[in-house]
Amino acid sequence: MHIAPFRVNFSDPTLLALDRLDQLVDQPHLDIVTYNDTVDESWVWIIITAPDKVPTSGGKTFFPAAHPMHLHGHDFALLRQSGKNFYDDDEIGHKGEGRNLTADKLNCKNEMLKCDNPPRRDVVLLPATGYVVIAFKADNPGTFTLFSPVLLHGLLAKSCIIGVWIIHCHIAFHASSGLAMQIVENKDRIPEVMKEDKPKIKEACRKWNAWYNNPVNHWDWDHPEHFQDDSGV
Ligand SMILES: [Cu+2]
Repeated sequence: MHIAPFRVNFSDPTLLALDRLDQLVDQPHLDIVTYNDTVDESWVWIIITAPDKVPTSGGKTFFPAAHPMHLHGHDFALLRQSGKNFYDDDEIGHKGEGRNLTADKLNCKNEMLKCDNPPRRDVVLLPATGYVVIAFKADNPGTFTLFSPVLLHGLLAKSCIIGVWIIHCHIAFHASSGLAMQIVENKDRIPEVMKEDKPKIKEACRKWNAWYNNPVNHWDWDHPEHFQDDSGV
């Protein structure tokens, strides 16, 4: 999703930065993709691909591995799960055309995509070197009720990333390595939805900042900068 580690800045959650997301576009550690969401509650399709070759740029080494990909905020429809490499798949992908993807094969007329009663999941295994095509209806700018099934992620997560949905590999160190991104949907509707909860969100973040800014609370006394030893996911 981006060749950089995934480090969450809990002191500046996306949910409280919605009006300055545009200013983040130039930051090298972030990839931000924006689609016009004026068609309310339209279906969003996401292709998640796994590399079949080992990129070496930047001195990083990857190895093929399957990834249990998990999306918050929605169940998604699983339209395709394949062990073929997306860019070598002439059924769905663009064999021989590299990454010059157009959407002409990504529609329900393509019988390789299961649009008729597709499996509904919140996790799907992305096969090593393969790909998945998932779809969700962009109808959830976020509520506490809908977020409650993932309380395992803790009160802080509940308070600070609600309404901004994370999609990530559920193997924690893969997420930490960068296999994670956030989805902001119905951005213009979020302020109204969270109007009542915003004071609570701000209060939770204020408490976090007060706690985090006190080095006594850091587990590694000699190296407090190492406090967050994973992504937080
Ligand atoms: Cu993984």
